[in-house]
Amino acid sequence: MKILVTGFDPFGNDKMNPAIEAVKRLSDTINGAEIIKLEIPTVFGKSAEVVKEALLKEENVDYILNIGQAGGRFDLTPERVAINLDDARIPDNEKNQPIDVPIQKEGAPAYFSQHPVKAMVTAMKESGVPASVSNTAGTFVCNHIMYQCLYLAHTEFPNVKAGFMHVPFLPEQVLERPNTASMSLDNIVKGIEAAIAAIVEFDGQEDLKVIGGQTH
Ligand code: PCA
Repeated sequence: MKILVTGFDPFGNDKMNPAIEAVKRLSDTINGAEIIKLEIPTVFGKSAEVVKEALLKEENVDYILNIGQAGGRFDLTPERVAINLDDARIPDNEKNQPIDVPIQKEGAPAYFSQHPVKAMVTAMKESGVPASVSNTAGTFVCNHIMYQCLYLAHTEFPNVKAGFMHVPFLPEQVLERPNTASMSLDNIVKGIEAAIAAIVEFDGQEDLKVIGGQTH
């Protein structure tokens, strides 16, 4: 099995992004699966082109897992759904700032993750790392790449299953951000590796039916 794991480069006022820092440190093999690591730009459109190129170059990718930073969250959060809309609160790394623009004119209004998000959360918690299912990836480049990868999986690459996970700030990023959650790089890496092991384990099976919803 081959899993393409992407991490975004730093954006906004941050000099680092825990997503790419963690992706660089992942083991090359997890639960028997080959891990392909890819840095992608925090740029609408271009990020998806880079992923598509990698899918064409790396034959037989089974899963794509995109990783992005969600500053302020305290745990690792596989995303359940991506919506067909860009609505940027800040410019991306090439100064694009789309407001209320559909990502794919012919695409579905939303796509659900194709990953076993409940099993991933369970595995991460069992490894000692806080995790929960998130029901919104926002409307910036992370939602964009999740939607674009799911669109590719539903159109040109039917053998690929796509999904996304947000990770918290690193401790170095919150030194001047009082009362803001962070997580060590070691724990982020441990959690992502546990989540990937669950993806491999649940390949071809239904996700776990365990409580993981939210009341609001
Ligand atoms: N996080 C941003 C984009 C890049 C990243 O790592 C987001 O959540 O949209």
